[in-house]
Amino acid sequence: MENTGITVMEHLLIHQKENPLATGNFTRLLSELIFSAKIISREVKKAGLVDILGLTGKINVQGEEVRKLDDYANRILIYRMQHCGVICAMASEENADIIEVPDHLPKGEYILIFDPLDGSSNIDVNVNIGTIFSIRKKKSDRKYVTLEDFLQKGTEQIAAGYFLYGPSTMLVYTTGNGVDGFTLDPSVGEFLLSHPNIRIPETGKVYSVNESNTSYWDDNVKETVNYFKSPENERGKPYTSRYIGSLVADFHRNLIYGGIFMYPADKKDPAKPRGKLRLLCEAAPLAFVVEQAGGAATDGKDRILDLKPTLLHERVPLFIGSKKDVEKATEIMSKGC
Ligand code: AHM
Ligand code: MG
Repeated sequence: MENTGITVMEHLLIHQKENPLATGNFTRLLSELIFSAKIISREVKKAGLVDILGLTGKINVQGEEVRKLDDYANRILIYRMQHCGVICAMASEENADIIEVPDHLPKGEYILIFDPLDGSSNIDVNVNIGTIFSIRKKKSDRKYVTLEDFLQKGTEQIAAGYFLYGPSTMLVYTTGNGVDGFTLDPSVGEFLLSHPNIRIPETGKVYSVNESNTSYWDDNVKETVNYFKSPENERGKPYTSRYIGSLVADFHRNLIYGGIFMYPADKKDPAKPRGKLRLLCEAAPLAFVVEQAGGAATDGKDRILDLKPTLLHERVPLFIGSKKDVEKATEIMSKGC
């Protein structure tokens, strides 16, 4: 018989059996998340065909315009995950506050944090976008979740990963035991294991940064970026520049080929002195993935996974990718401290 590959559900169940204490609740959570992503993927794929492109006219908590697909993905995730019975609360990049599971629905101990559609400025031009997720457990034994339950270090994550809506739809995730990638076979509607045990090359050939921000950078940021462009770097030739503007897509390329993604702090907006990307729903989940694949992630000084958030929507500078490249960037960045 033809080898049709292992499905993500088979993969999950095999790992569930390896843990005698497993209740099946995590598998339930992930299975609902996967179903939600399939619905989002379906809508993304027909985005050019229906009146779903463009802006909703609303402004989100980050002060950004909300695109229709952003809003759709957010609503699907909130609705479906609220009904899955194993989570108690969520936080979304698009919502100012914690989203609790209403009392009339069954609840569990898990907390889900997500960016429903990362890279949304690319939606209208048919460029890869994605959903980033982080799964944690409620810390307190109080009946209701509090902000403290969300403000955990990245090291407390139970699982994290992303769905990438590109030429094919992929799921890449970790539960702290390596990183696996699955590709959606649209003919059967299943994610199949396509990239087992992903390892990021120790050094890459690519640097990804929005260089239009150069004039707003401190000197140590300029020096860091110049290192990767210089023929006198340790590689002996300049790295290639690649910048999509979708974190999840830039991250995924560098995860497979090796390289470094940087979104340093800049002085463009004095109200956002800590960079653009969000610690809880972007940096921490991708840091968990990259470390599990053998890479690294820092804020230019400290390990992302060790940062303790103080706000739900805290922003953080991000240097993430191949271990040696991130170490080099962190070394140069730290000189100015
Ligand atoms: P989003 O989650 O609202 O899409 O914003 C985050 C995105 C990242 O995907 C991407 O890396 C970054 O913003 C691009 O920002 P810039 O346009 O400033 O380069
Ligand atoms: Mg995002």
